[in-house]
Amino acid sequence: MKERTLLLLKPDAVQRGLIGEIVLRFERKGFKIVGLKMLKMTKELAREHYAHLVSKPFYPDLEKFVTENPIIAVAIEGKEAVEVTRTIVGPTNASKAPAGTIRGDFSNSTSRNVIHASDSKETAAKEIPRFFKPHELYDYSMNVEPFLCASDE
Ligand code: IDP
Ligand code: MG
Repeated sequence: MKERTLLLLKPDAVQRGLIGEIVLRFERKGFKIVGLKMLKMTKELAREHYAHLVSKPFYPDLEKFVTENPIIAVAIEGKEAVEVTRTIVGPTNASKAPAGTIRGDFSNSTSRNVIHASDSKETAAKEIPRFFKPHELYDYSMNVEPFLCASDE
């Protein structure tokens, strides 16, 4: 199986109407979407997902931000998915994120930075089942041939 990783379109992305724009960037790169859903993070889920930040002074604000409104969880599959998605997403501090990255193009905030992407293969292996049950992930082939084959017309 190809490498898989987890993306979360954070509440600011959903509320700003950026779902399609953001998902498009991963499809355009050639990644396959193998799971996709809207949900609201509970405080328990936020504390588990951001366990490495719970002791930080900004954590209460982060928890409020990610739990008050819905998010979109996306599981994607493709070659070097973890590394390539982190490149497409850009660095945590969106003010410093280069133009062309999602954070660079859509945010200038360190906390409201539009999107989460797993930071390693090990993290992805823990984060995908945190947001998707096994039956919510799909194996399928991309059907690109009809668009390349004029004889189908
Ligand atoms: P990442 O999202 O680039 O992997 P992490 O360090 O894992 O960065 O932080 C998770 C999330 O916590 C960030 O995306 C951001 O929303 C929030 N965050 C991280 N550092 C800060 C900070 O210094 N101030 C406010 N929010 C922060
Ligand atoms: Mg992180």
